[in-house]
Formats: sequence, C-alpha cells, structure tokens
Amino acid sequence: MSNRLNVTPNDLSAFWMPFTANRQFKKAPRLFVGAKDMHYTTDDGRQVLDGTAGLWCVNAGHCRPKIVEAIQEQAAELDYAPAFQMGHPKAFELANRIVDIAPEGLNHVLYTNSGSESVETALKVALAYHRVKGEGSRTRLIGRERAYHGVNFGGISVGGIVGNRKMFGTLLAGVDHMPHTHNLAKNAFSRGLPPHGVELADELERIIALHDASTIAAVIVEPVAGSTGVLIPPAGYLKRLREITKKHGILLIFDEVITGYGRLGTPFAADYFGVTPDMLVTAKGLTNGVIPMGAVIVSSEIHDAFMQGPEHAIEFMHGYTYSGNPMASAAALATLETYKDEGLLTRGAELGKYFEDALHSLKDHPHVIDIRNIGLVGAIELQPIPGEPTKRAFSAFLKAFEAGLLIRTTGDIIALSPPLIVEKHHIDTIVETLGGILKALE
Ligand code: PXG
Repeated sequence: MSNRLNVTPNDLSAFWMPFTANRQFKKAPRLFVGAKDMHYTTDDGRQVLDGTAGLWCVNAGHCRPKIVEAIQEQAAELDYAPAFQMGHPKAFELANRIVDIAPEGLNHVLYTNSGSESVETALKVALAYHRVKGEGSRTRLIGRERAYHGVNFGGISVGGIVGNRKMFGTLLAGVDHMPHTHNLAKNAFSRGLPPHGVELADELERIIALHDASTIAAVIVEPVAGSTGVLIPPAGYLKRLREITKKHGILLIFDEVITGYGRLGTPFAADYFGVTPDMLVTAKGLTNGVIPMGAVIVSSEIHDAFMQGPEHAIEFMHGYTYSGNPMASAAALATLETYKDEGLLTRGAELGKYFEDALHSLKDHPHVIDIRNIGLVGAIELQPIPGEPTKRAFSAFLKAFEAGLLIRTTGDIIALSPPLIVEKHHIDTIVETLGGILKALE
C-alpha cells in the first residue's frame, strides 16, 4: 500500500476529464489511490468517508472480497468471449440472477457497458418493438424536464438538463418532454414522497392529445431523478404515468441507473412504488461500479414479439463488443451475491428513517432551502449566491473533501447516497461534518 501512495502523476494535462472543471482541478488535484468499505484513501494518505457510493454505484462498499476474488479468477480463466453468435456460461447465469430480483414479468436481459448505453438500448428496443408489432408509426419518445439519461444522443434528447443538450445541435427528432415535478413552494422539507404534484402526470395526457398516441413509442423517466439533484416523485405520480401509458399502448421505461440495486431500500424503485414498467434500465450498482456494465430488463411481451421470422435470422440488430463480457459478468454475479448475503437490497428500508431524521436535523442551518430524502438518497438544496449559481454548493464540496467527506453537488444541491453498508455512526459523521460546513459557508 505504502508505495502505491507515491504514484501521483506529475503531468495531468493529457487526460481530458469528464464532467470536470479541468483547469481548476489540475491546479489543485484531488486523487484517490485506495479504498476499503466506506472509505477512500487520498494520495496524501487521508481517509475520506464516501457519502456518495463513488458516483452512486458502489452500493456494497469498496474492494469487497467476493467481488475482488471473482474478477481475479475470471481474468485468469476466460478473459473474453465473442458477444455475437457465441456465449459463455456466466452471462446466462447472470441474466437469470437479475431476472430473479427484477419485478414480476420482466424476464429478459440485454447487456450494455454503461447507463448511457442502457438508455440507448431501451429506446431502440421501444422503436423496434412497435415496428415488429406492425405499429411503425409509433416513433416519438417522451422524456421529462431536468431528466438525466446519460450523455449519448438518445439520452440527451429525452433528457432535460439544458447544459447537457444545448451544445449538441438538434438531437433526435420527435421528442417531447413532460414538466419536472420539483416544487419548493409546496413541497419543501417533505420527508419521503412530496404530497403535492400528482396532477403533473396528467401533462402526459396533454402531450398525447397533441401528437396522438399512434405516434408515440415510449415514455422514459427516472423514478427518482438523481443527477439533477434528487427530485422525488409526488405521491401517486408514477402510478398515474403507468395508467396513462397503458391506456394508450405506450411503453413505460424506468431509468433505474441510480435507483436500481437497493438504493431506495427495495431491489428496484419499481418495487418501492409498486409500479412495473415495460423496461427497466440499469447499470452502476449491477457490478458495484467495479467493471463497466449495464442491463436493460425487458418484459416477456416485448421480448416475445421479436422472436418471429426465420430461426437463422438475427431478431434485433443491436449489441456491443462487450455485451455480457466475462469479467463484467463475474463481477456482477459476485456483486449480486454480496447484496444477497448481506441483505443490502433492503437495508435502505431499515436505515432510511435514521438517515431521514439525521438529514432533516440540518433544516435550520444557514442557506438551507430544502431537505429531501427517500431510502438511502438525500439532498440538501442551498440558496444560491446571487449571480453566482453553483458556487456555494461547490464550495461545500471542496470543504467537505478537506474535512474527509465525499459528497456530490449539482447546481446548488448537495446529493448524498452512501454505500448501502453505511452504519449509523457514518450517518452521524456525514451530518455533523455537513453541519459544520454549512455554518462556515459564505
Ligand atoms: N441514467 C441515469 C438515471 C443516470 O443517473 C445514466 C443514465 C448514465 O450512466 P453512465 O454509466 O453512462 O454514466 C446515469 C448516470 C451525478 C452523476 O453525481 C450521475 C450519473 C453519472 C455520473 C454522475 O449526478 N448518472
């Protein structure tokens, strides 16, 4: 370990970092060189408590033995197998294990390498599904304002974060957006589901009336919007979206890249809300973030619609070189086993109340205009500094890192999503550290 601490690179310019203020970062880099369970180790040897499960993905905590061993063994046994017209056992085994924990009726898995690719895959399945069913006029896709569905063209088209869209031209044609559900005037400091706003689901009826249902393929939403700052759906909202989509023959896609694999205290948000979509988009927690992998879990109805025509013909023209990659499959199998052994997919239900009370104890701290939470996700929204949006929260991020706590910020919102192995004393440390920082912020 000690010599690994000495590998700080001396030139940071070649790596153009993703979603990062590159010039600022490279003047004062923040580097992790190790991790174990709830903590990272920095290149200067400090311990940093992980308040965000990496980027919402390390649900079982860091460097867990089963996952490490599985990857090491797999690397020596079968490194790669062609993904097209060939297979290997673990990809099939994993699909079964995913289906085991997925909501009833979602019985088939398409593999990808990231959340962004899972989104593109689901959108393409939706378009092709209607076409194989003889409803090729259903080409429109409906997303939502403030949504994050990754960074590829389909995802930013249905996504609703302006900064992620505006530089990239006209995007996909035929996309429309429902309004987001964030309403501080009515719902600030809600615990769990906000009480107001179920009627926003009816905006979908308005959009359908405008375009006609016969032109619409699918609606995609994050059950809880993560990246944009943890927007929790109003009570009853997702159920109503399901009713409306069903009524009009429109597919409903849940993007569970963040909410999947236990984040809300249930295996998937679909379970939490008692709403089953036609497709469930996942990634991140599937492999505990260790190896890139995503999975789109699809209903039998959709899958079976493709299984027609001559048997030698490829049913769906889509896939990746690394779909179901052996290393990723091994990592995912060991991850799901770890979740099962330790009850992590439901741990958020036990700890959620403690997490909620702890977070809401910050209500009267300076700058705080909202606190919201569900399962093991929380957000603290700050009043922006006038004329300098994002600055206050980013300054909290920097101060937290100095104080030994990793948080995420987006706009002026602090997001928290600790690994699901988090203990009460970690939650106390997170909240005490944040309390001190909020008091010291400009
Ligand atoms: N859908 C959702 C709902 C996501 O949250 C993606 C798709 C894309 O996944 P990939 O694997 O392509 O990055 C995401 C990713 C953050 C943050 O802290 C969120 C994500 C990624 C990085 C940072 O807000 N979400």
